[in-house]
Amino acid sequence: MRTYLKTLVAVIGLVVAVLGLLTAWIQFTKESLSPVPVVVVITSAPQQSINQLTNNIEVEIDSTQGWQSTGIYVEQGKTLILEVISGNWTNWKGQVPYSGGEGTGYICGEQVSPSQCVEPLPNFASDSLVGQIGGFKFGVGKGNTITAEQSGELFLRINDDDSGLFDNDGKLRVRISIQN
Ligand SMILES: [Ca+2]
Repeated sequence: MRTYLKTLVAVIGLVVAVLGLLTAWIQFTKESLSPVPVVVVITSAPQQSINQLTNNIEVEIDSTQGWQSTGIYVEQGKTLILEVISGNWTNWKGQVPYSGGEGTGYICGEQVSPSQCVEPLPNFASDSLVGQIGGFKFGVGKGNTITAEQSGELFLRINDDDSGLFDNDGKLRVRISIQN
């Protein structure tokens, strides 16, 4: 009988110890797997901080590329001034004249339902300069002042579909500044 009790106590002790180890391991695993906010901040860290934007920043945007990062992170509510300072481009080399970002007039969304258009912004000229911050898209043209409706990195491109970039030509130099 005493041997039986000893064995029982030993078994219970073993079970408790195993459960304890298991709990500790689960806790450790949870901590290892849970996302650390700091890491998220680091991976999405802007290349240039908002404070550096009081000075003008110039970037070159290629008509043969899709959304191009400017390396500029913009906070929601900030007002941006974008201006094409040099260069020209076309969305169809040999067929459509070059423009300086304002486009040459064709706006898909005015011809057919915007949902049928392939341009990132159907209601802006198909060969114009357009921008995006987060999911917020806007027309720039030759120049524009906009207020960021979302926070995020500023991207720019020609308002041409990705599948139509191959016949484009030219680049624009764009000056960007932020009103404090
Ligand atoms: Ca094209």
